[in-house]
Amino acid sequence: MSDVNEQAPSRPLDFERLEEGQMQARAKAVFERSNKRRTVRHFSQESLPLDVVRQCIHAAGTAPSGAHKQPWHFCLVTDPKLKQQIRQAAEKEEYLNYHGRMNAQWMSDLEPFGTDHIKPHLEEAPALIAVFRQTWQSDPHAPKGKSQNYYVQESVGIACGILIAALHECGIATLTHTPSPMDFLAKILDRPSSERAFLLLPIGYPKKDCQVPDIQRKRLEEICSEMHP
Ligand code: IYR
Repeated sequence: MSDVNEQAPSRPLDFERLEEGQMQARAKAVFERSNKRRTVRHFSQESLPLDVVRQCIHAAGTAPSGAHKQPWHFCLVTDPKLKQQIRQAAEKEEYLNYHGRMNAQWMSDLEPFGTDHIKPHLEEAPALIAVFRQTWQSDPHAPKGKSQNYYVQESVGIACGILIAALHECGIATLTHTPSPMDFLAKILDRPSSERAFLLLPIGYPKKDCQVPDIQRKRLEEICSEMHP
């Protein structure tokens, strides 16, 4: 009948086996590069080479996903009118968060970051990437014309990790912003009812003399335990 249940044809894996010395060098380099990434809250208004950003989004789309459903969509927004609408809607929700929806412990955990409901970066950053998760997809072969997606949160979370790492690798700073609730994004960006906003990522170059909180990352021993024979 349909080909949806058939096994996909296979082909040889393209895999580069590295020398151990090379592995060590890459491991050191990847940690050092990753450890330089900082969440940036103050962006220069300078525009970005969008072809670089598009490539990073393309890289994000290489993430593994449940049953290879690739349940993500990325909206790249540079239109100042849309950025303004997004800022206004996000600030409205964040005002409620900072004035009662977040509990006292949460508010005190956020204190070191100096965040509040005012979000100028949503307009100042030259671009926003709104990431959507697809709860289902239309598929003429599937019952009721809808195919299910699996492990959507995990899949889209991994894609966002790749996106942030790719942008960082290309010299673009990001702010992982999770205005909550963020249903306004699907409305403003005219996304279908199958999609829910997952993350809003202002991106750009840091503002000159940009400051970041002086925080420490956990040591390897704190985040990893090992079980060997
Ligand atoms: N969503 C709010 C609050 C906030 C929550 C976390 I968790 C942060 O790491 C930072 C902020 C906001 O974006 O302001």
